[in-house]
Amino acid sequence: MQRQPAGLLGGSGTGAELLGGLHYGGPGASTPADGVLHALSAPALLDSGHCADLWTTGAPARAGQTGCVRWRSSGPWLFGAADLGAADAHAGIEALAQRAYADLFATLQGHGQPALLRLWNYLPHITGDDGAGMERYRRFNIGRQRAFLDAGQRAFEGAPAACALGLRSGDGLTLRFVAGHTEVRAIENPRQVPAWRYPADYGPRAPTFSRAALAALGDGQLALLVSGTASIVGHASQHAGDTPAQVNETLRNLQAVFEAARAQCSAPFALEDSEPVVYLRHAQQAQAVREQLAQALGPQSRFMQSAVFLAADVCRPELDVEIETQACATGQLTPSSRGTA
Ligand code: 3EB
Repeated sequence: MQRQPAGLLGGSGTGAELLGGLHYGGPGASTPADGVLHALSAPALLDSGHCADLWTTGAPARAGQTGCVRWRSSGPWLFGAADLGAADAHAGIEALAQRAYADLFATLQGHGQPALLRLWNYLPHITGDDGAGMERYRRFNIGRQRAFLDAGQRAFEGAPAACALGLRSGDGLTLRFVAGHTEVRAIENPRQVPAWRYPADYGPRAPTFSRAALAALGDGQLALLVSGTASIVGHASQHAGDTPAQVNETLRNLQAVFEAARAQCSAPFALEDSEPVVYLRHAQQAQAVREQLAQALGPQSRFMQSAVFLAADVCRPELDVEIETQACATGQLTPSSRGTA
């Protein structure tokens, strides 16, 4: 997996097959390789637009559609996308989530049940009311968890890494996922209650994700895919109204996830060497947040050199920032004490 300017696509000559990816292009950007790269309609802040996270493999890819999920598969890997729009939105976000995830799991079944590594969830008005007195994110969580349980997928311990953000455009649900026939290990953060164990104060059904996933990529490489991470300790939001303090708390959480991941493998994963996406509720804070991150992680770090800043709404109204990040390194998973894979 690599992040590179979208303009370089197709001209690299590496012989690698493009499986899929997310294109961060800002409004109006064209999608460079149709059907392969899926543009995210979140405004890119600062100079972070027009690049993409690419998932490439060595084997030829094949493409198809299962229900609302468009997918490409190559060797052990599967990348999928679902974009449910206005025509589907009348069903409500709970039904949308259930349908999109049911199609996602049907896609996995059609490919011999590869393990889910990472999911991206985007929905508009994430903290808005659903019209029946419940927050849309809570509704989304009901439909998502039900689809996991219906498909016999792990909705609690061992759930995939994920993020869930509110976009300011569109009216449906946007899903992206990566799965693979490989060993995937879920990582939790000792500073935080597992999200799948959040108490009912945050909704009748808990969110379905782990704090990170470690996955074997082959050739002795491991990927660390860190879920959206925010200023939450235990299960409680911290520093409402103080964005710089939220950034610092988020960095402490990210460091704790990296430490937990290093304990599960031999790869020397380091936060400052990872490639983040920084989601900000207030676009005008982008420059200040970038300076704060540069101060903490070094202006020349891979983290700062590759950082993508996007405008989006975190799923709790009091939180202003969420950071996800990913890294690749040489190493192996340590043998699992629980015998889970
Ligand atoms: C949190 O820690 C912040 O619902 O898939 C982060 C990552 C968050 C993923 C999701 C939500 C999700 O609860 C929000």
